[in-house]
Amino acid sequence: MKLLGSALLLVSIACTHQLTLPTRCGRPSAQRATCVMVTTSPSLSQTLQQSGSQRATADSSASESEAESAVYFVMGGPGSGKGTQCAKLVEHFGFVHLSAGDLLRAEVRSGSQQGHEIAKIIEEGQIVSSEITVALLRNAMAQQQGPFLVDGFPRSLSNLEAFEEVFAPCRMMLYLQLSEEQMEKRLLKRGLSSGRSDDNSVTIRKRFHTFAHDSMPVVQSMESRGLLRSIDADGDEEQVFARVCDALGLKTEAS
Ligand code: UP5
Ligand code: MG
Repeated sequence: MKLLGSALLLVSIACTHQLTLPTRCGRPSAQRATCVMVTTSPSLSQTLQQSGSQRATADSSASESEAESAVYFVMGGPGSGKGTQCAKLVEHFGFVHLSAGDLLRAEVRSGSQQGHEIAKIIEEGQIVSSEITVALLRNAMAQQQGPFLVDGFPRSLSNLEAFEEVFAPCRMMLYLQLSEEQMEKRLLKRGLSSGRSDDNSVTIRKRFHTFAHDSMPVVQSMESRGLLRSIDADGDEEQVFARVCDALGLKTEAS
């Protein structure tokens, strides 16, 4: 099967919360965290393969449970390609993709009072309160088995703090780096058909400002902690995906 044959996932995790990576990313790998640190260390690979083989034993239930709860954060400016690259990771490796923006838009569509508030915030390119977004993420994660790709979050230091209070210290963020000029081009093109209330030039400017002002400090914080995996998101989708896989220590059948 494609998912079983396609991936070699080299991952280490170190949070105390019991969260993990699963078998369907190719060779199984035991995890323990809300977030993961990816590495290309061969010795770690061996360790993970060993832990994978242990899944057939009586001790396997704990590592399987951990695998199903692992979380990877995917960050980048508006239109940098987070959703596109997450979809490719899902296709090749079987992750569960959770876009914080999609969850918020679903809440808007529900017509709830909270949804009305969220709609206004999104149209202004601002950030929804951490409590709301973390609650939506928790609910979504409770209904599915991971490993999870959480896209577009944490978007502020407050988001990061709220997440780490609920789960555990973050261990890794994948960051897609792209110029505002390129991001704007992509967003305006998508805006021709997306129907998204924020895909217009006025809101795009506001989103860029919010990203630079509120989200970049999170990226910098991850970098200062040594937890950032940054890639150049310019180029076509396949070129970028190859860089994503490299950064995550993943191999597809083609590579
Ligand atoms: N595209 C993608 N890759 C391409 C490539 N390599 N070459 C050429 N084109 C490429 O891609 C954007 C467009 O570019 C698409 O048309 C795609 O085909 C093309 P996409 O993959 O959708 O990029 P992405 O980074 O996901 O862009 P998105 O617009 O979703 O990013 P945002 O971060 O702005 O949006 P998000 O949905 O995460 O958030 C929206 C709003 O919700 C935020 O502004 C905020 O108000 C709110 N929000 C919160 O308040 N809190 C949160 O935690 C999350 C969101
Ligand atoms: Mg997106």
